[in-house]
Amino acid sequence: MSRQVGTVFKRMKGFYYVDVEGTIHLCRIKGNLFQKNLYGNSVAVGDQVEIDLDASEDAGWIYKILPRHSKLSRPARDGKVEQVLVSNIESLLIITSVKDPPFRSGIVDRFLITAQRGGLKPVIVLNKIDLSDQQFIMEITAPYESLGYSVLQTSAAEQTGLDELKALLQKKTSVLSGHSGVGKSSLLKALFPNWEIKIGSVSSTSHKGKHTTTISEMFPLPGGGYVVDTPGIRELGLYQLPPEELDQFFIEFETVRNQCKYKGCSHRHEPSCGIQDAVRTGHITEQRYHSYCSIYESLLENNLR
Ligand SMILES: Nc1nc2c(ncn2[C@@H]2O[C@H](COP(=O)(O)OP(=O)(O)OP(=O)(O)O)[C@@H](O)[C@H]2O)c(=O)[nH]1
Ligand SMILES: [Mg+2]
Ligand SMILES: [Zn+2]
Repeated sequence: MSRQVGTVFKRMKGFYYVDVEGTIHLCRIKGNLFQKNLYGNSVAVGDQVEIDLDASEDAGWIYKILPRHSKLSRPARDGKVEQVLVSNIESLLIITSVKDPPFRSGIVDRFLITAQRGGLKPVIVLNKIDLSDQQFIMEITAPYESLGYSVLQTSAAEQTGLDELKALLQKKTSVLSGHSGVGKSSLLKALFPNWEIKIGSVSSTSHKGKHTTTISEMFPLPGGGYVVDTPGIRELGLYQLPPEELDQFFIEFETVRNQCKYKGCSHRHEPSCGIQDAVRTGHITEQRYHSYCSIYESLLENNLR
């Protein structure tokens, strides 16, 4: 047996594909190392792992995960454990579409929080701009740009914004995440036509994607770096975030957060609240404030369970 360190780039049917300096080993998890994490992915794509190789050297066992320096994660099905979707990435590309499926700011706000908590640099990508006019696109992008977030407009169908997207990916490790059908796989396929990537369709009645990509997979980029395509997510919970800490993750709250009269103000119905005042004067948008309140409510519900 020989021991080696490699990177998990795919997980399928209980097997983890581990890359050790260009050689691929099919590995399983040793014993009951991760027994407590029943619903979470104990080993995630992007993880650096120590493996034991069989005599054949094709297959092996994962017996240790090296410390992660960043992660994209959410609560697992039972809400009690963390499910790490992808680890050790620098950049999170939050893929959205103007239409089919419709743009939802709520999920973007949840991704921005998740990025900050996981140590990832977020970039918002607005895809399918061929399906709308500039006025509508501006209404979506302007609020985020004015907060200092990078927003990239793309169309995989008309090959718009692809050079900028390629430049963003270069020499870094990035993950594309978002609802099903927004065009994550289409964008990668448009950039790298010879990659083996399946593209789905969007239901003409529900305007939702059909969950075409079913596993996360990491691809090496031609000029160095990696990119991970992921399955579309239905919702993005925030793992163990106490509601009273939520206001720290809305950057525009920063300057007015200390102007509330009451200590521990939830900024929802208390009088003399700096945040609610800032909404009234237009310094905080109704959209973001609404998002804050709705996430706050969902965090309260989580805590009651
Ligand atoms: N009009 C238009 N359609 C697009 C664009 N990008 C993707 N699509 C279409 O959107 C549908 C879904 O694309 P996918 O790339 O499979 O979406 P995905 O985000 O990978 O979806 P999942 O794998 O299910 O999470 C396909 O029919 C694509 O042809 C675009 O820029 N414009
Ligand atoms: Mg896909
Ligand atoms: Zn307040």
